[in-house]
Amino acid sequence: MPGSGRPSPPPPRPPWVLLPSPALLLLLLLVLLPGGTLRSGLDSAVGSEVNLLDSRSVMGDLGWIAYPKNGWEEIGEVDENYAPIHTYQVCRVMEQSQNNWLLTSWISNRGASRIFIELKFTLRDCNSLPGGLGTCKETFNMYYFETDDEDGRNVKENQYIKIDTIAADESFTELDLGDRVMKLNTEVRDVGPLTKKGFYLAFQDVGACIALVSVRVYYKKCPEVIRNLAIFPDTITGADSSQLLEVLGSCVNHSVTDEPPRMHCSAEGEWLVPIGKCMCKAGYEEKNNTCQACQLGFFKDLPQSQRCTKCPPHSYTREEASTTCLCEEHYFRKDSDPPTMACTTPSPITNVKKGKVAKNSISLSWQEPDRPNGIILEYEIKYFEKDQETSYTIIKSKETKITADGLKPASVYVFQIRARTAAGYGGFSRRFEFETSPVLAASSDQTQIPIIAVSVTVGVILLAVVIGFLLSGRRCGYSKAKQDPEEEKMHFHNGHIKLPGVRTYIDPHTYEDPNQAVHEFAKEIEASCISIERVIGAGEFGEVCSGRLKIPGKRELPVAIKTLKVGYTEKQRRDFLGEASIMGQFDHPNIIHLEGVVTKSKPVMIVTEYMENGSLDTFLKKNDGQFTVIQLVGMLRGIASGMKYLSDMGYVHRDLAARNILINSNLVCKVSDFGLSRILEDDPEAAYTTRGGKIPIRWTAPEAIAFRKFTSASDVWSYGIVMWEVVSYGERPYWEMTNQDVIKAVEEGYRLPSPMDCPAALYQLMLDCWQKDRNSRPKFDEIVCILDKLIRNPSSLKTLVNASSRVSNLLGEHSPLGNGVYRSVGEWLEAIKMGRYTEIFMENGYSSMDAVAQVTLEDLRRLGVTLVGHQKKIMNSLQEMKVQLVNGMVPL
Ligand code: ACK
Repeated sequence: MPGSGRPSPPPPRPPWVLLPSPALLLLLLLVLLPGGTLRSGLDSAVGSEVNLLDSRSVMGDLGWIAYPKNGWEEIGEVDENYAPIHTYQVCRVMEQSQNNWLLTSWISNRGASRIFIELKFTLRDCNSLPGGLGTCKETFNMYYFETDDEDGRNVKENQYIKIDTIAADESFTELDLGDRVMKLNTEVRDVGPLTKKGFYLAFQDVGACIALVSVRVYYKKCPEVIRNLAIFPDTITGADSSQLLEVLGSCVNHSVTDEPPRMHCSAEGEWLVPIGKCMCKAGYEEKNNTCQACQLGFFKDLPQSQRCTKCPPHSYTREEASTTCLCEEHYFRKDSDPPTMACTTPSPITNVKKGKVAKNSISLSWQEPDRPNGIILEYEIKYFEKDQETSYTIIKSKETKITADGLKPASVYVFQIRARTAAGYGGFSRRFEFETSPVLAASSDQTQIPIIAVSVTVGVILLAVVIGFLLSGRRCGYSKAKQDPEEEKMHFHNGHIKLPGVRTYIDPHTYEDPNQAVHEFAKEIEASCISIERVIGAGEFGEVCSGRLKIPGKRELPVAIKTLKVGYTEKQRRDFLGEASIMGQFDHPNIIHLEGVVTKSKPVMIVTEYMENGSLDTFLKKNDGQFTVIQLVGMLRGIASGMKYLSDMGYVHRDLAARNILINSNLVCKVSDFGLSRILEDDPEAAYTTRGGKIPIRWTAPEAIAFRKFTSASDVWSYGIVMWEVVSYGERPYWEMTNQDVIKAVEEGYRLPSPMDCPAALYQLMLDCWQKDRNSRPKFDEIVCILDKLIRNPSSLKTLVNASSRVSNLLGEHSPLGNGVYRSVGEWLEAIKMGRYTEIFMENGYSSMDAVAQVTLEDLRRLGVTLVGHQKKIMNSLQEMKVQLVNGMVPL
């Protein structure tokens, strides 16, 4: 009970305080328990804090020890729920030499090596004490003692380690008591690193007037979270206040990763800096931090794909969690088709026409089916004499015509034709019946003549086949040729064997004197015949100019003139003129034409035909979206034709790219850039590989990058990339992905997605050019043939690549940016906290994700996004989307 020695008078008791108590405490209760609620009990997690002790939530005896007996005393108050309020007070301010200790019971640290102690207390202002100033203190001390068990409490005072002297931010006076204003102090101290299993705390009073209202001891942890589909477990923070603990996450069920994701747990119990992520494996998609199986009728082929996608037309799934959809009966999909492609069936051939009919042969022709499911590889023609179906003949042909010979005169034959694509054979056409001509009065001698003629012809054909085969070293690709004479014939008719007499390219290196090579292949032009008009660009060796060439007796021509800069070395001169030595060997409408060279005077020059529209990539970028599909295919046809010529000549280009194609005013494309050394010094796109070669990575076939296997087949790969550049109007292949990422993605089987609005037949051809197995890629003559067919039959270009597999569409509907799915520009901008620009984007026509995908930095500036940070945020986000799309696209 308060006595005369006690400085504070008892304040009025709140009605819910049932037991008598010292004055000091009662006032505390006013503020401490306004609603009568207490914190949760021991061991509960408060955010990222885990309590080891909370004196206010201990229901029974705290078990703390105070000595001497007249020092700290516990006030036995209870709250309105009769729960004890463990408060200790001491107030021996009038007496000299106070040393009052209060020891807690043993507190386990539960594995934490850094703990926090939160004290709530009130402290009396010494100035407000009448006569107490001499001895009164306004601080107390806090200590700890570490021990593995509970037997350490009786250790000597001097074995305790001081944590700190605790002073009050606010002390109270008599006046405060009168006003019932409580000045409760909260102080937090931390201790670490702890090395034992637990510890005691001790509070030493040296003559203050204190009420220790609560003591809470806790450690901090980063609580278990799921981030980027990885579970990061509860993690106790490190011993050091600035320590970041690296924690490995484990992928949630049905998710996978190449590299385990990591995150850092800060000393404050916050998760920071997530690195890496898990992806729902094929057949599963992300929903609320889990991976859920794709439903029936949906599939997901790759972990990188964001969502399960509806099965494309004519396909289905039998079970949930499908990674691909199965084709319905009689429908097919090529092995190289992406699983997003519809399954199709060839429409049968309907239009079979009879051509020349003789007594022993009938010629037939037909039209390609309207909607073949892929590129037609060949036709199979089955025929037999009417009513003799058990004995029939099969001819395979790549062309849409054949001649069936060896037939009986005046006999009716039945013909059926079917097409084969990579998906297999389509159905046979209906039966067509044609009759051979009758024999007119033939003598036995006369009947011998055709037999001899046929034998001679067959002999000549076979001889040509063998010679051609030996000379060309090329396989025709029909392995059954030897068993089936008809195939051999077809093989011959299809011209797959290079016949003797085709000119081949001669490497100028084989000339001892390079000057001799130049003059063998290039005409010397008098400098006076050339008038230079303007500089149009810069080449590796000097300026490129446009001008006019007037050779006496010939028409004046516009020309491009490449000059060799002054001060060149002998090697530079040789390399410079080397291009002319190569170019001069070619004569083809789709290869840049060499007019001649100037070597006898300076500057040394190479004069070529002038191409008004310059290089193809720049031209397409300038005229984005301006051409019809037929015009684009026409350009591609020209390039393929030029390349066929080069490959027939045995010349491997190695740097086929839209930047190395020139285009004239009639939109005729011509292959250019025939460097002699072929180390591509002049190509800014060429990068050094690990093997030291300089290679334009994005355009180059994997085998050429990996082991320098440059062949016409690797040129075909590059041609596929050129197709992609052309159809996307000069877009940079693989956008801003790094060369290393491109190599990795291509090695892993990913391919560029279809450009926007790309005819399916063209994209199919691109994918064929990007076959990993170089022997499976089409040859340039086949490419020319396919493009010719497309041009002849423009309706075949109407089918565009299935929208769901197009990059732009994916950007719009299934954008894998971050973890989000953005269905609108607004949603996307909001997600990257750039929502303020939504209106500007919409007003300026960037209202779809398709349109947004084309945004450049210049566009952003024009739109008024002037802050560099915002520009970066938007561009990075777009970039990330594009890269993820490449990663997520078209596995072969
Ligand atoms: O894109 P361009 O205008 O087309 O810029 C380059 C530049 O010279 C450096 O190579 C242009 N160029 C090169 N050869 C010719 C040519 N035969 N006709 C027209 N322009 C050419 C090329």
